[in-house]
Amino acid sequence: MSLDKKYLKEFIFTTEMAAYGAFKFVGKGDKIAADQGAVDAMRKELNKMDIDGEVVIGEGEMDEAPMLYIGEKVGTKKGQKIDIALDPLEGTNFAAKNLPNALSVLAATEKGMLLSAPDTYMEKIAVGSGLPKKLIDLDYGVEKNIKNLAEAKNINPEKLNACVLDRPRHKKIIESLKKMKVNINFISDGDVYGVISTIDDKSNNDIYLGIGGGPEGVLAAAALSCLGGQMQTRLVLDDEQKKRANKIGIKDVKRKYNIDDMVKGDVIFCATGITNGDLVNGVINKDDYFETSTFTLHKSQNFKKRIVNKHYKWTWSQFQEKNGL
Ligand code: VTB
Repeated sequence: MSLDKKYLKEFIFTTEMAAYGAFKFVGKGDKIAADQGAVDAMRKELNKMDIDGEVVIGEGEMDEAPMLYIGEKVGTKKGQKIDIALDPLEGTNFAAKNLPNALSVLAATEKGMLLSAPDTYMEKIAVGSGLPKKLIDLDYGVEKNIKNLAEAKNINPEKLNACVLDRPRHKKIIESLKKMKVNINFISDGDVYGVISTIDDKSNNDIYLGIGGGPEGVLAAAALSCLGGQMQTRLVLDDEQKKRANKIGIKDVKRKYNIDDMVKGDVIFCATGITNGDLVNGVINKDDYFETSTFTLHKSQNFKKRIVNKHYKWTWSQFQEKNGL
């Protein structure tokens, strides 16, 4: 079974509306408001869809009572059973400060096909496609991973570009990369695209390394499962988080996940730009309409496209009235 083609358009619309919901708060210095704007719009659209949907990766756990929490049911219950991973506003700082790369992201699979990752940190390593299998491994350490990648690409490590979140916790990784003269492309936030960049034509990144959010890791894995590429992850959990992970069915807390362990079967992936970014442009807002750009994937359909849509703000009768027609 695969995901019905008709859902693609509707999921795209969902991230488009979420992007516009956040866009209204771009540059206002309020990341909570921007996030809420995206969440409200995404939730509204998801609930209109004829799906029997469940949020598997969402805005938080139920006891924190956010909207679009893990386990929240969405849709009219009339259609296919679908699991959804979402990040209505990936890069809250980007949106609040009007910096590039704020995205609204969603991935959908059939029921039971997505890893329900807790809202904790996750070690991640990813490379692009067309490389020997099992080239990278979190247990190899930076040196061996870089050496393997350089050999596979038949270039010197100093020709490689690594993407790393700029965080003090990455001191060791950064030192090792510097020692090997690898070029480092630091990002301040937004590691969903950080991972995807290893396989994106518009980026020079050869490898992504470091610790970021678990939910963001599964979202990126969903995209890579459509695009090719390799990724490995491992949850980073303290004792309390281990208990929570156990509760949501994760028995082996030290397990290394490859893409197929995180995302199985058919996938729809949509990422709409809020601010202009490397993956897609941000929302363009005009008096009568706004324009959105969405990076879209549907695995079973071999579908990969950047889709630009115009959304008119007026109904035809409002338009007639406004223009005295
Ligand atoms: C990343 C990144 C997010 O959080 O997962 C990162 O993708 C990890 O958390 O955009 P810290 O900020 O605590 O390091 C974000 O930067 C923000 O949610």
